[in-house]
Amino acid sequence: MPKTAAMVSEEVREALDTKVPVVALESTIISHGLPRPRNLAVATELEALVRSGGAVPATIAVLDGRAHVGLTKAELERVAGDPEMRKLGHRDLAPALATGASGATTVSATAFLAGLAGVRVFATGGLGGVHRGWTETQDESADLRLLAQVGITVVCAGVKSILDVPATLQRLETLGVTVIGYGTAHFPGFYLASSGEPVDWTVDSPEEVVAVMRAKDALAEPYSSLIVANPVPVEEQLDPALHDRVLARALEEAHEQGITGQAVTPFLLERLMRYTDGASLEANLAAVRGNVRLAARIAAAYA
Ligand code: PSU
Ligand code: MN
Repeated sequence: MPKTAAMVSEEVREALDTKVPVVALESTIISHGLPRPRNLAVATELEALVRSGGAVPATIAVLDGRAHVGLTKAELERVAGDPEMRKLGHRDLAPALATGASGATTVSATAFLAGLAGVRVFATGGLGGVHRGWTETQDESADLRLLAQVGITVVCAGVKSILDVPATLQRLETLGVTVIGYGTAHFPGFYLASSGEPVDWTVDSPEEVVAVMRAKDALAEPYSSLIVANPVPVEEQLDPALHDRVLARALEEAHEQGITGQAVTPFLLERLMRYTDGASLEANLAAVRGNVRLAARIAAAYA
């Protein structure tokens, strides 16, 4: 990628050059999805999990108008600690670079930058998607379209359960994004092990995921992503009844307060945390940890 636009850290560059597995991590979950100061501990823990899986972490963010693929400890501290960090989707990258802005990257911006740098595997919590009430607001995350345009393997616990999951799955089908369940015939529900929606394909090991990646490569299909939908373990999921109750309340509040655009997702995640006394946060973290561990195994099997 052009040196003026992005900096790949020395460690990540060397890993890519010598075929050491690399796992990309997004930064919006750190800056906008998790409460401070716990977010820094989590960001550090996630990088350590990648390392213990034998891979190199590449957390991605924009700092002072430069896209970074792989952050130093000080840079990670800044992303976690600075409340002024913006939330940057793919379309925000150009103005951020042009104006010297700093921001955390969402799935769309992270997948794009990871793809440019040559990183093939990416782990996150839950993807963005089609919001409930889409017919009124037309709110669909840019994550979906971007995943149709870059060739990356994203390990996630499905899409956030605050969304319209069946509509999101329909959009992924239309966009040609491959979806496979990991050890499950159902699409995960982010905080919940299952969304109740079926998936068409199931795999049970990192090697099987890699076989699908190689088949995509062989089909010369690098510009559409593979979603590996990995459920949170049932023992660590949020109580489904509690989930449904607090989500209804949070959605109502978002509507009443006129929350729109980029603010919707962080608002709902924060309300859920509050109304579950932090239980949603623990389920979210359990899902992310599982995804990061699995991503490291997939990256290792692919490298
Ligand atoms: N997963 C989480 N927490 C988050 C997100 C994902 O566990 O905060 C972020 C991702 O960065 C995702 C974004 O791309 O939420 C979606 O935001 P929007 O709906 O505005 O596109
Ligand atoms: Mn949106």
